[in-house]
Amino acid sequence: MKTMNGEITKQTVAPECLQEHMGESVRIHGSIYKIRKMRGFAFVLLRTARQVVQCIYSEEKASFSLEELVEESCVIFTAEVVAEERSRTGYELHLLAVEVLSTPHEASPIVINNKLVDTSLENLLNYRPVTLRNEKERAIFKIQEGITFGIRKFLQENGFTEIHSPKIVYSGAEGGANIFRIGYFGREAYLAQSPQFYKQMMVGVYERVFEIAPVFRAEKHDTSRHLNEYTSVDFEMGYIESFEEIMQTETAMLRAVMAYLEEKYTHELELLAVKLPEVTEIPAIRFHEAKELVAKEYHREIKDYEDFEPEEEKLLCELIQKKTGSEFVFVTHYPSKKRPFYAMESAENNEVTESFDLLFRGLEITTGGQRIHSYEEQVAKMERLGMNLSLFESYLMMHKYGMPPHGGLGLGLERFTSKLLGQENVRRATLFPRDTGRLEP
Ligand code: AMO
Repeated sequence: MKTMNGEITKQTVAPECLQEHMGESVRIHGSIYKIRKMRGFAFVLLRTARQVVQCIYSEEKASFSLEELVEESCVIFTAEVVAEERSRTGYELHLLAVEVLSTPHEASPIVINNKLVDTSLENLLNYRPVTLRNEKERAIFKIQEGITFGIRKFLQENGFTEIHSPKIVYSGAEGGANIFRIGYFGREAYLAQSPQFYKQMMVGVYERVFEIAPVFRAEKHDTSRHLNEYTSVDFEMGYIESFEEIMQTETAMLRAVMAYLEEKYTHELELLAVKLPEVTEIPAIRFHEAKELVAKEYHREIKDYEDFEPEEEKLLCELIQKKTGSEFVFVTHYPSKKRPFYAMESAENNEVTESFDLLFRGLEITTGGQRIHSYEEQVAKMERLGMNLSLFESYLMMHKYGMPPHGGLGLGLERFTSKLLGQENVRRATLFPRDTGRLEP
């Protein structure tokens, strides 16, 4: 009988280690990204897991014909590693032999191996399995990986426990009409709009928790900011002294994420020419003051005293950046009417909540705040709002049996990624977006 001892030995080298093999002959696997024929030789770009490696084909050195190479075929090359200053990596591979592992059935209808995939957003998304192979397209999601790694690292180092809560739920956490109903063995259930209830419950268990997972919103409108499924980065912490502690934690988290990207993702940041924002201090402004400031500075009439229009978010960010240099701004004390039932109201004025949004480059990327932890207070508020308490018995169990003061936040990963990378549509930063018209790929 065969046994697996966990040892992984490969016949091919890891592209990151090529530098160590200068002057030697190596075997390397990858996909043929692009073939550019020149006079007397050809550039063959090999797409490996993270890098595109420049290879040189010449009849004198190679034991095979250039015709054997087809773009998007998967190969193992035997090649010599040669120093080359003009190559982005400082070396190139001189091809000696090839082993073709597979060839494509047909050529991609979309050209994917130019600097940019020059097509409409619709096509870009329709052909996602191939368009993502473009060097710059895939860099977006490598950076997104870096964001979640950076967040995880920061939260774990700060005493947060990672949890995984259910996505099929009994009642909606965020209210509103944007909830997906599903059949559940003869009963009605919903797709989770957020892990709100569960992360709060888990504060009673671990004190500090976080989750990075999909959530579902039945948004009926196609906008550049809304998805029907997105990845929510949630954290929740107990024993807070005020909701400002959550904003402080988010500031520190963002600072750590930028440092992490700077350290580990330079390749992709350079490819996409990304300028990371500085996160030193993030200004905080009260909601009503922000509304008035934007109205005054831009001579606008305030139409809605309880919410921001998208244009106002843009203008506020522009203004704050001009005044303070910060590309982030916290807006605090949102009106109670616009916040969910679990939001804690301010002691001095129950018309506003101990809550905040974080805006970045013109867009809301986070909502957070302190929650009601007292059972009596929570029940009273739900009754005042005319809610059916019987639907929330399991949620209220934690309040009934005791909870510390606590709060947390939810950050939209795709919104954050798209703004970080300077993209106008959140779909660009979503691997396989789900919107009103899109269920595939
Ligand atoms: P909220 O509903 O504001 O708050 O959502 C939190 C963050 O999630 C992102 N977001 C979206 N991203 C893409 N498409 C959507 N349809 C969409 N809706 C929201 C935004 C937003 O700031 N439970 C609270 C969070 C908390 O208080 O802990 C909540 O879900 O970036």
